[in-house]
Amino acid sequence: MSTTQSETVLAGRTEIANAVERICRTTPLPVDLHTHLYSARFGDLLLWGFDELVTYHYLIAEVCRTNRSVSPDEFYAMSKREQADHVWQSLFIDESPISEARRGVLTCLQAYGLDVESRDVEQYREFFASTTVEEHIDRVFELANCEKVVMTNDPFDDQECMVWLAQGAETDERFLASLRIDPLLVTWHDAQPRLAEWGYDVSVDLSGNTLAEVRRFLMDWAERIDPVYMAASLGFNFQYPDPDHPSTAVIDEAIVPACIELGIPFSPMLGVKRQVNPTLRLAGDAVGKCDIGTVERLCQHHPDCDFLVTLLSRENQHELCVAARKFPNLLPFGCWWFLNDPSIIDEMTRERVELLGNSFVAQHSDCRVLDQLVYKWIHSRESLRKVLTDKYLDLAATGWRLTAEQIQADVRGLLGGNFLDWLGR
Ligand code: FIX
Ligand code: ZN
Repeated sequence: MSTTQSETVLAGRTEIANAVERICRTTPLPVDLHTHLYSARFGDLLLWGFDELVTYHYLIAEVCRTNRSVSPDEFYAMSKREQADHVWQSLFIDESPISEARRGVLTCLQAYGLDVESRDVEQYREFFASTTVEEHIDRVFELANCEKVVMTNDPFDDQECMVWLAQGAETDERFLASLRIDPLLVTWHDAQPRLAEWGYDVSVDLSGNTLAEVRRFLMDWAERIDPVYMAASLGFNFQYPDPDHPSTAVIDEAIVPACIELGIPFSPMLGVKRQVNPTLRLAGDAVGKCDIGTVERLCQHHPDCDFLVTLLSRENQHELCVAARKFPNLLPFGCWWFLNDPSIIDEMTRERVELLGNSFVAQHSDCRVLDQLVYKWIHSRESLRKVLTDKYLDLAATGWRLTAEQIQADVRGLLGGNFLDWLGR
């Protein structure tokens, strides 16, 4: 793309660094590709406020190891407020809150203009008590400079399902839907009776019309919620194809054909080691290195389907970049869960830029609490700034002329615009 008279040519290291900082910090976030947030109409499925922030499952794992005087069972027996007070005392007052999840809470409070130095929990609670969820959604999206988030929508969740059936499609344009279908691939034996109960002619042995009916189930839900992708969180040991498991036929005969017909990607999220410590409940999952061959074979067997992939293990990240170089229908995204830490985000983003240029999406938040949209993106924008400053200075050293407009376009893409362009939206 040649420079034109109207563009701002950047000359010198300082001007480049300042432009990258301004652009990374101020470019609107086109879409946060993976969250567990919900629009206001989903009621208490949308978590927000001080007590929810402080009892995020990342912090539950931390408090259970930091303060062993309270067992996980004793912790979960507490009220939400008691849990929050216990976490605050153990992880913020009794020791410096230097972990990423703890720092995030304080970044949030600071962004709201609250007095972090006061450590006045009641003041923080009063702030949230003084607002409504609708006002707070507006406030959070503005502070995060975020245009849209993708929800994780689960047709097997009874409470969420009732909202969709009663109220139809989402009306708050800031909230895009995704169709989350783990049970079809991970617990088919439990999913099959529920699909049968909903009127789909499915058998546990996949006989008869089963696979066509699973595809019909997916199409029915796609019509209901208009998802931008279908997703499933899969174990670190998930295999494709797997002749001994129903998941392969469900992918080949139902999920992939439905995604192709709908023009949306399938998003396998691989690497979870479920419930290594069940006493921690939602906080009890760990990580395992997956077989990148599973991703390669999905992309190879289904060249007409797009795959939006995030892997949980740090050890899989370089392989994922190489796989993406081989398959144009593979779009890596985000620094998922245990990877969402500055040191690892830095490593992942550098290798992605070096191997893929712009053709990836740098981050997703995985927010479970609305307020996290503020801190997770403040932190991630800073990580992106550091990487891109180095990369654009390296580029400028070749004599290549840089413009602010080009960097702006690059950053919007890395913040999620690349997905929307890839999707054709
Ligand atoms: O499967 C997922 O969507 C994971 O992100 C969650 O299960 C996980 O608990 C999480 O929220 C990680 O950040
Ligand atoms: Zn998630």
